[in-house]
Amino acid sequence: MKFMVLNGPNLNLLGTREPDVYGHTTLSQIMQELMEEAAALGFEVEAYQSNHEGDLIDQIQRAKLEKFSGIIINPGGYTHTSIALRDAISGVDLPTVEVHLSNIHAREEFRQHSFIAPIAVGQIVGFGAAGYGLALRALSDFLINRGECD
Ligand code: CA2
Repeated sequence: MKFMVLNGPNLNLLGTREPDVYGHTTLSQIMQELMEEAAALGFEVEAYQSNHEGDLIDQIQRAKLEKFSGIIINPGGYTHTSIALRDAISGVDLPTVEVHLSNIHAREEFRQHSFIAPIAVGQIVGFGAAGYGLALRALSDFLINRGECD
C-alpha cells in the first residue's frame, strides 16, 4: 500500500521557530522517520509540502489518479479556512486522516474548527511529530477492517 502525506503552509518552517508549540524537529526529519516507519510496516509513503492551496489540491487529485490507498494530511492554516481543500478530499474519496502537531482544540477559538474533520476518517492532534506515525497505523487498520488488504 502507498500513502500520500501532505503538509500545508508554513510547515516547512518546523524546527526553526516556535519550538515550544511545534517542537525542534524539522519537517524533513519527521518525514524521513515516517518513511522508515512505513517501510518497516511494508508500506510506501510519498511526502509533499506546499505553501499553496492549489498545489495541495493537485497532489490530492494525483493521489487518486495514481491509486494511492489513502492520504495523511496536516493542512496547516488551511484546516480552518479551505472549503476547496475539503472539496478536493471529498472528490477523490480516498480515506484521509487529519494530523496536527498541536492540540488545536486547546488553542485559539479560530483553530478549533476544521473544515476537513467532517470528511476525514479521523483526526490525530496534540502528539507532535508522533502523530504522523499514529495516522499511518490508523489508516492501515482502517483499510484492513474495510477488507482492502491483509
Ligand atoms: O498544529 C498543527 O499541526 C497546525 O496544523 C500547524 C499550523 C496551524 O496553523 C494549525 O492551526 C495547527 C501552523 C504551522 C506553522 O508552523 C510553523 C512552524 C514553525 C514556525 C512558524 C510556523
